[in-house]
Formats: sequence, structure tokens, C-alpha cells
Amino acid sequence: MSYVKTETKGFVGTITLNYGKKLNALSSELIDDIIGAIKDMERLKMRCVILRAEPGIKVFSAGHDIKELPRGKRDPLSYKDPLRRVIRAIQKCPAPVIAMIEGTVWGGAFETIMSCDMVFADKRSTFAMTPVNLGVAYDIVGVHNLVRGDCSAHIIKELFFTARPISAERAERAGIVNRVYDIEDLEAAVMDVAEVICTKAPLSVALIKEELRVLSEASPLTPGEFQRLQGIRRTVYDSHDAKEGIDAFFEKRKPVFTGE
Ligand code: LCV
Repeated sequence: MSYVKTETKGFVGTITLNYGKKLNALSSELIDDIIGAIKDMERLKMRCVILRAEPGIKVFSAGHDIKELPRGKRDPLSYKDPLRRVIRAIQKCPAPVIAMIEGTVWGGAFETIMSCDMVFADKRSTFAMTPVNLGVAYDIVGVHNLVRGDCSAHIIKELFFTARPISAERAERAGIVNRVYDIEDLEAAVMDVAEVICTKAPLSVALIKEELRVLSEASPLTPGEFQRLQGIRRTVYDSHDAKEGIDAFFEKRKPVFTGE
């Protein structure tokens, strides 16, 4: 795999994002490698998986590769899109997946770590949720992945509606991050949690992980409501703003959103 590195220590498998020159932007190639690495960890019967980036990285991941976003007239986040596939792979991996964060986390990468089972972070790291910067018609599965945990709805709305990063300390208080550490203590602390999990009955751990996933998916959303939201999403991804947001990013200028 070109875009991730993997290693195992006992029953702990570590997947390291290794595309720093592209800010670990979640391109379809990088995502295919992450999914392949997760499948390898399952095959090797790892009992805990750590998802991290290279030590010392400034940007954990710049989120979805914006170059791969459609410029309107097409749903940017549907079932088979890379971001949806990698998040399902994390959620359905029998072993708990722990996100170990250094640097800044953006957009789809934030949803990805929120879909991990635990998050531990360097106290200098930050977290941002960015669809409104780009006019992206975020999908209901993605929104659900951010609210299904018990983190503060007000903080999630602040993240979504301002797209401003929040500190690791605020993320910890909001229940987004399990615990923050000084960088020199982070790796040992995460490995300690992973090794404790590896001493537990893996079948019981996997069952409870799957029960928690299924329960968190239980939602009173009716087909009619889903279709209504999909209709609104089409208006968003067909809008002037959906194209303007992406154009502005690559033209390195502030977007001018018209609400049309
Ligand atoms: C492609 C990039 C990216 C990138 N893709 O370096 O959640 S949603 O709905 O928004 C979802 C669709 C999503 O996840 O969208 C992506 C959300 N991500 C962001 O909003 C982060 C965008 N990037 C940045 O704000 C900055 O790049 C950070 C702060 C991450 C790093 O800033 P820094 O000054 O170190 P540059 O901005 O100069 O970026 C270096 C190169 O990487 C490209 C960017 O266009 C630039 O390319 P050029 O060197 O060709 O100019 N780049 C950055 N992020 N997500 N390409």
C-alpha cells in the first residue's frame, strides 16, 4: 500500500496515514489503502486497531480530497463514495478502532475519527467540520455519524455552522475526544488502552461494538422524511453555492455565497 503504513505489535494493529505531502487528504486511493489495511487487520485477527498519522505531522488530514468533489449536479456523498466506504469499514471492523490525533483534523477526516470507537489527541490538535465552507450538501449518514455519540449537540452545531476549528481541550469537554495528552505521552497512553483491550475476550468485545453500532443507527427516520431531505440535498448540490465553494477554494479566494 502506497498511502498508509501498517504494523502489528502483539494483537495491536497500527495504520499510519502516509500521504503527508498531500496533507493526508482523503483521496479515493488513500481511502482504498485504509480499507485494505483494516481488512488485513481483521484477517490477522488484531484485537485493537490504532489509526494515526506520521509523528510530528501538522495536518492529521485535510479531509475529503476537494479535487474529487463533484461541481454540482451530482450527490457528493452517496453510499458508495470513498468517505462512506471507509467509515463503514471502521464501524464494522470487529476490533475497536482508536484514533490517535496529532495536528489538525478537517471535514471528512473529522467524521472519520468520530466514527472510530475512541479518540485520543495531542492537546495542541484541533478539529473542524467544513461543509459550509464549500457549500457541500452533507448527507444525513454523515450528520448522524457526528451526533450518534453523546457529544454536545451545541458543539456539533458550532462546528457545522461556523466551520471554525475547536481545540482538543474543548473537544474533550464536549465528549468528542476521550482524553488529551502532551504529545510525548500520547503514543504510550494509546498503546496502553489498546493493550488492555487486547487482554479482553475479543468475541465479546466485537459483539458489544456491533450492538452499540446497531443501537446508534436506530432512528425514527421515515422513508418520506428521508426522501424530503434528499430533495433538499439535491437543491444544495445543484446550487450556485456548491460550485462557488469549491471554485473559491482552488482559486484561493473567499467564496461569495448567494443562497442560490
Ligand atoms: C485537496 C487540498 C486540500 C483538500 N483537498 O497548506 O466536510 S466537508 O463537507 O467539507 C468534506 C467535503 C471535506 O472534508 O472537504 C475538505 C475539508 N477540508 C478543508 O476545508 C481543509 C482545507 N485545507 C486547508 O484549510 C489548508 O490546506 C490546511 C489548513 C489543511 C493546511 O494549510 P497549509 O497552508 O499548510 P495549503 O492550504 O497551502 O495547501 C497545500 C496544498 O494542498 C491543497 C491546497 O489546495 C494546496 O494546493 P496547491 O499547493 O496546489 O495550491 N489542499 C489542501 N487541502 N482537502 N487539496
